[in-house]
Amino acid sequence: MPLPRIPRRREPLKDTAGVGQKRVLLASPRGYCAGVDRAVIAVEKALERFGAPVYVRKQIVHNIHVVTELEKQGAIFVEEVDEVPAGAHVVFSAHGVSPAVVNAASDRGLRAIDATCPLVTKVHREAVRFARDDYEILLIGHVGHEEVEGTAGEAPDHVTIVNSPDEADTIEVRDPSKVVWLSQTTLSVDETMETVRRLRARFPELQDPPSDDICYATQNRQVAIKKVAKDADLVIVVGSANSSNSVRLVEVALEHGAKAAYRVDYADEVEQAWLEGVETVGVTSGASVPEVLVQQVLDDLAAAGYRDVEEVRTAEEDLMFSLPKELRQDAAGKRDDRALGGRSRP
Ligand code: 0CG
Ligand code: SF4
Repeated sequence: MPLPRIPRRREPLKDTAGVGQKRVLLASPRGYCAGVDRAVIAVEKALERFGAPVYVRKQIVHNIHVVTELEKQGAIFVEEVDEVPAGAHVVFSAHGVSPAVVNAASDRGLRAIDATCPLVTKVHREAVRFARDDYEILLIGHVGHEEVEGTAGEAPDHVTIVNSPDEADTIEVRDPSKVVWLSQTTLSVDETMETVRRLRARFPELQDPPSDDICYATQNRQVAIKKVAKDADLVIVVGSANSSNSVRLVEVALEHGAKAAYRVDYADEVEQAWLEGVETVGVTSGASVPEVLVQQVLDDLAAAGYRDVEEVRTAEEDLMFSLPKELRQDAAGKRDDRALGGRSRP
């Protein structure tokens, strides 16, 4: 999709005199993960295939720029499926939906395209399986986040949400010998492990998930920013306020040595005052952030004298997901197995 230059809202950043060796440490991996790439392309493909408008339940990914650009192409974002005209196409966002939402869409005769990330679907399956075996599921995650609502909705009678490490100290369970913890995919790894430690102190028989629920992209971006943060006077995270994984990057940076860390949606939110006395700026972005937005931050930093950019790479990513099954056939009925994801697109 075309991602034009964002109009400026403030004066260009100035080169502050008196600061020594100015440089940028650019975290890698950063930006688009495989699930986001797939979800965004699914909306674009649906528009191409079925024509505008295509409805999308909730933000397809938690990034204001992505949503705005897709709106320009004819996507209409709604909160619930009852806002979608009967018979229309509706895309479910990358964060997943509960069975109740799937049923509501089908009852309205909507043609659903499921862009749920396969790594979220994996957690849904775990929830279904443990509920079937009559476990109580302690779902570590943020109350109100769409992904948590979707996963909890798979087994509402078996799921208790643990919203913070402190809640682990007070939560009550029916049978401490039959409890398992699962989690949202985009949490802080360290904070989640602290929550698990506190849960296990109270429920020693607590079972672990069969595999990591916090996804590879969330983990990799946190490892990279930790390495950058220890040498950074300032860390800038590009990402939206409702993007869990982006907000976690600010927290992780501060916990790992960054003297200051801020989140911005757009380059023009970077304030001149943040650069006062700053030699090293760390830069990263959340899993829902197009690379063009990072490049604009780098351009502005260069104008302020931070021209020396060093990439700090802690992992290679090459995971790709195929399109949602509803989009895998092209208009002529031929199978379209285009593999997607894992790379930040311009
Ligand atoms: O990090 P969360 O789960 O809030 O989502 P975002 O859309 O920012 O990125 C990953 C996905 C989907
Ligand atoms: Fe999937 Fe992880 Fe990306 Fe979420 S952040 S869409 S779980 S790969």
